[in-house]
Order: sequence, then structure tokens, then C-alpha cells
Amino acid sequence: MRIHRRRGWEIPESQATPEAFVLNRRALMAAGGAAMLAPAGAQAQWLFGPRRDAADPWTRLPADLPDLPAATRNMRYVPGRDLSPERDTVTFNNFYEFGSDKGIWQTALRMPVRPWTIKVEGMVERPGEFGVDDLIRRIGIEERVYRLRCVEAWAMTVPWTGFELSKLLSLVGPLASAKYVRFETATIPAVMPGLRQSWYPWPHIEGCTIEEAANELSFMPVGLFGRPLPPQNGGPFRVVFPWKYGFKSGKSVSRIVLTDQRPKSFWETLQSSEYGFWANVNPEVPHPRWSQATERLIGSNERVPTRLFNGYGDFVAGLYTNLRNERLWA
Ligand SMILES: Nc1nc2c(c(=O)[nH]1)N[C@H]1C(S)=C(S)[C@@H](COP(=O)(O)O)O[C@H]1N2
Ligand SMILES: [Mo]
Repeated sequence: MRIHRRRGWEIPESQATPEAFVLNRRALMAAGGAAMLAPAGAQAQWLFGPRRDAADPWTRLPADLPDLPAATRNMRYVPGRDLSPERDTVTFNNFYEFGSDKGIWQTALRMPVRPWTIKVEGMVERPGEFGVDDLIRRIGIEERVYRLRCVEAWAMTVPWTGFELSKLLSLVGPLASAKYVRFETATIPAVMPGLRQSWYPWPHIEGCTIEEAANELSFMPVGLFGRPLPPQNGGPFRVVFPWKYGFKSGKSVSRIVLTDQRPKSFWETLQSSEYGFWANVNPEVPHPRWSQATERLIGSNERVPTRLFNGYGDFVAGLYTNLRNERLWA
């Protein structure tokens, strides 16, 4: 059956990682070569905005992308470890729409990120379609350094810029009947070769409860390292739930639906025995095929203990006290 197909992020981390790094190195070398050979016009179009440095090919974004307004770092969220190197953060990615290995960043950079709108609809008082720059202006942005724990047992420490999900939801006014929030990633076949892999249940759907959405940690990044969020990291607009495994954090979101039906997510549809709705980080509950006790920090390769709720229990444990019969950890 198709679910036995080997998927990059399902390979136990010990096997997946060396492969991914080799791919990355090759991709970087190829990018360096291409930049030198490209005609001036094409190059200008793709050179990155704020730091126009051809030696940093992994940070290329369309030159006309507006800079983000200045954002203050919110010191309430202390990561307790160093930031991952920017270069690793933007070149080691999971984004299956662009391909099933970690080295898809160059392919993803072809995705147009402006104009970009997000529909927010379903069980709300005031459904709407919002331009991403409009939201940035209306809601305002801050920086938060969050830990990111992938279910594959690697981790990063990421300075996101964005706003709380709850602030977006208050613009549309959730109805009392809304119990869940569903996030849909844009599908753009012209630039997403992964969509041709028709055995995947596109679009990428993720979801959470309305209580989880209202939690202060649920965040909608529009930036990374103070710059506009690059497509490979889910630009221009994604969601992050830092206490859950990374696959819950849907990228390049174009539609958000408030609903009374529990969303069936992309990975849950593919393999519900391994990837469930809740997917809260827990070092004591192994993945069926590997341990979750420790995680490898991308960049340093240091292995550190994994923490319950990825270390965010003070903020979120209360969400789950009445849900003991649910499969909260996978
Ligand atoms: N649309 C979409 N969102 C996605 C994914 C994906 O393949 N498609 N991968 C997820 C996984 S498995 C992880 S670990 C994170 C990785 O985010 P990063 O590349 O910014 O580190 O994005 C998540 N969001
Ligand atoms: Mo992941």
C-alpha cells in the first residue's frame, strides 16, 4: 500500500539526516554556480531584499517584497538555548508540496508570495479575506523565539516575527458553535512539484481546537530572523504551535476555517497510527518506529533531552487535563 512508501521525514532520524545534509550541500553549491551564470536581469529579480548579498543564496526572496516593520522581541518566551544558525533554518526544511527531502529551499523560492490573501471563514461573525500586509499593519507584529521539535527527533530554535493567532481570530469573531480551527496550505501546481505526487491527500490540512487556538503560544509568523518569512519556511504566512510536533505547524496558509468538525489532517489521513490530531511533544511516548527521548539540534548536532510539551507545559498543560482518554502524544 502507498503508506509504506518511504517518506523523507518518516525515516528514523539517524538515517534521514546524513542524506539530507549531503543534499543541502549539493544544493548550495549548485545555487552558487547558478547565481554566477544567471543573466543580470534574472539575478536582480531574485536577489534578496534587505541583505543583497549574492554570497547568501539561501536568503533570496523577490526583491519587491516589503520589509517588515520593526518588531520587538517578547522576552516572556525564553528558549533556554542558542538560536539555530539562520543558514540551517532556511535550507533544512520539511515542505512536501515542494518535494519530500529536506533540500527543497530553492524550489520553494519560486513560489510567488505577493499578492497573498488569507480567507478566514466558517463559523465566524465576520468572514473575510485579508491581505497579508494588511494584517501585519492592522494587528502589529512582535518577535518570539520558540523551540521547534520535529517528530523526526531534530529540533531548531527559531526567531519568528508575527502575531498571535487569537488576534487574527478576534477580527472575524468566532461563533460559540466553532470548536476547531482548520488551516489549509495554498496549492499552486505551477510551482509545487510535490502536488504531482497524487498519493498524498493535498491540500496540506492541519487543525487544532478553539481552546488551543486561543492559547497565547499559538502564533502566526510572517517573518524569520527579522526578515520576511521565506517560502521554504512557510512564507508569507504560517502557523506554529511550539508545544506540538512540527508537522502541526502548517505552512503558507491561504485559508482558515472555523468549524464544529475535528479536522482530519494531512499526516493523520496518511498514517493515523503514527500521526494523530493532538501530537503534543512527549519524550516518554516513542514514535512507533523510534524514540522521542532526545532531539538533535540542527546546526550544532548536539543531542539534548526532549521535554514534555517541548518545555511549554506551564502555558498549555491545562488545555489537556480533561482529555485523558484522548491520544494526546502522537
Ligand atoms: N504545508 C506544509 N506545512 C508543513 C510541512 C509540509 O510538508 N507542508 N511540514 C511540516 C513539518 S513535518 C515540520 S517539522 C515543519 C518544518 O518547518 P521549517 O521547515 O520551517 O523548519 O513544517 C511543517 N509544516
Ligand atoms: Mo516535522
